[in-house]
Amino acid sequence: MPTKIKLYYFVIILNIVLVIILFNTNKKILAKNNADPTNNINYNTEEKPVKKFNINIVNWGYEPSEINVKKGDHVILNIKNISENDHTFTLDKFGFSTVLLQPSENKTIDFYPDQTGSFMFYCAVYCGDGHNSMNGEIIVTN
Ligand SMILES: [Cu+2]
Repeated sequence: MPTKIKLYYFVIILNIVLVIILFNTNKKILAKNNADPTNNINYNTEEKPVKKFNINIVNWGYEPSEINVKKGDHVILNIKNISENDHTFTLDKFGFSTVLLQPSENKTIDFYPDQTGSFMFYCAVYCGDGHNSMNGEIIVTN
């Protein structure tokens, strides 16, 4: 192969390699710029302590009926209805209200309490003689 043609191929291959390197570098810079805000959000979310509770709904009450958390915690409630009646888990705070659970049904809710105090949760559907005693409280402290 004549030297000129060899040189021609060498320059073409060199250009292809350079284009690939530049393209990948650019992609990494773009990825870094795009990822920064998301990474910060994820980092902050992971910073918040997760408090998980399993709550059983029985006739007629919640077990446990008192939940203690700190303001800003990531609170996860696994609620299971182990009774033979329909009940709700109703909390008029923190962005959700009523979760209806049929017998044997379980649902998970999560929230970030943003204020301190004692917040009552209760059953919002008439479920029998003990309906009025169906309540508990979430106590949020600093
Ligand atoms: Cu009820």
